[in-house]
Amino acid sequence: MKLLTLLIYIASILLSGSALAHSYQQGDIRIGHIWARATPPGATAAAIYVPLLNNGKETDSLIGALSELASKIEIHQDTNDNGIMKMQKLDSVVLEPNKPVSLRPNGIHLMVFGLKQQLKEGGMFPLTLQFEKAGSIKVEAMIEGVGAMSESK
Ligand SMILES: [Cu+2]
Repeated sequence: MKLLTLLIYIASILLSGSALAHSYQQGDIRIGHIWARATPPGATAAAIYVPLLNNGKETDSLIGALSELASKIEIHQDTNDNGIMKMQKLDSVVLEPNKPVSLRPNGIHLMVFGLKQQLKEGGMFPLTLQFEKAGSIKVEAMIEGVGAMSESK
């Protein structure tokens, strides 16, 4: 039992190490572990989640995203309208200096439409994030399990 606990502990450290290594920095924008859930065969839509931080002194904004593997990507926000979950399209996500913003399940996400290939657990999904000031940043979203609720830690 103790050995098992130790093994799980070691595995969690190794996993967190790889998640921490998966980040991007360009200009003042830091992009943390960006991820998506695996999709069932034939699905054409998916959501992508990403922690964002603006290290600069001026406000920047995430204004869009695109990928060669999708027909379009929109910025969406989940809203609870009297118990009915709806998705609303946003034009941008404002990134104030030193104020982390996390695109996560049940909040703001990148909505992928016209997915050209299935997202398989363990794989990567390449996309470009577009910022008002920092410009375009190429990243790869890590594909996690179908039921994943947060970045692997
Ligand atoms: Cu959506």
